[in-house]
Amino acid sequence: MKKLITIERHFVEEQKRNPHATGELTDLLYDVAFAAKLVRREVVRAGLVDIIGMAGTTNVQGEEVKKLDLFANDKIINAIGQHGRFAIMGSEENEGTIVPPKNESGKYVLLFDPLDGSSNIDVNVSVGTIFSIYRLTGSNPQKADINDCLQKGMHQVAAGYVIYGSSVVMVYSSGHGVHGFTYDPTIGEFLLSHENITTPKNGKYYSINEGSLNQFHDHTTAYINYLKEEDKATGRPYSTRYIGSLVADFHRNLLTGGIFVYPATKTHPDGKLRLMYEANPLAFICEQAGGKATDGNRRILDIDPLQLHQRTPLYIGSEDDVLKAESFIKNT
Ligand code: AHM
Ligand code: MG
Repeated sequence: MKKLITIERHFVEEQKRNPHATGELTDLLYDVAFAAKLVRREVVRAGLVDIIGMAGTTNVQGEEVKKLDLFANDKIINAIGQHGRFAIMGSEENEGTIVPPKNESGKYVLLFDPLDGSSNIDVNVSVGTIFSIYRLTGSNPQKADINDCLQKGMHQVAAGYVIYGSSVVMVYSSGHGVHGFTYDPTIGEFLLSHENITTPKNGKYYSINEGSLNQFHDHTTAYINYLKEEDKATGRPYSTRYIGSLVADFHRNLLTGGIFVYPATKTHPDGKLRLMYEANPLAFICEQAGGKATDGNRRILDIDPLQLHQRTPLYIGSEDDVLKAESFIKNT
């Protein structure tokens, strides 16, 4: 039987491997894993909404029932913010930055999307939490501001996501490979299930919302048509897989190989997805696993952010597939 390694044990072992580690990052990641457990507890009860009350109503305990994404947002801010390890935070659900309940000794910045794909919850489709951790640019937590949040993705010290699916899995990287943990509800622990994830150099799946075809630029349409052609040598045609829940689409392609594309369109020149909350953390994971992430021209992690909620086109996944997609942008 395989040895059971809890997420806590794994973080401690990782810390021992780095002689300069102070243990702070271990604590931060553990806080994130703990917050994920709180969110999971609610997500798995989502189907009971008719029984326990719709968002905006009052439940049997006399508490107001919140939409799950707002609930997840509050839980993460409170669970993570109370330890004082983060000086400043940013969430896809909040317009501006968030000063955590305690931040006097915080040295880090947390950016997160509390429940991505939350429109899928009502139909029991997987959703996810995405997170990104940076060091504070200065040394005084009281002076932390939006500029601490607007760092290039390449400066992330750790990033990851939690997928609430057929099982709950947390995937993270602190720059030393990508590791995945599956939640065992019987013991309340995340257990190491995917050690050192590497993504295939090319895949067999492509994920894009083809319903927007009329809005696509010619190069996007040409690339999709290329993927549909028959050619045994290059493994075409590729199969379409699109859940419409980024974490779920990304996670599948990370493990099986393939490409996820949310392109610039004629009506949305910056695409839909957010640089700071979605593209950067997934790009960090993807590169750590040997894949590639670009906006079609530039490496995602090199983009200098100007706004917290900035959007970016996203091409992410197996290296050869992303390079091929880019060649269509250059040559069409
Ligand atoms: P959200 O942050 O409002 O949940 O939107 C992000 C989601 C992603 O999970 C998913 O990849 C994308 O929106 C799907 O968009 P579309 O319905 O346009 O294909
Ligand atoms: Mg989102």
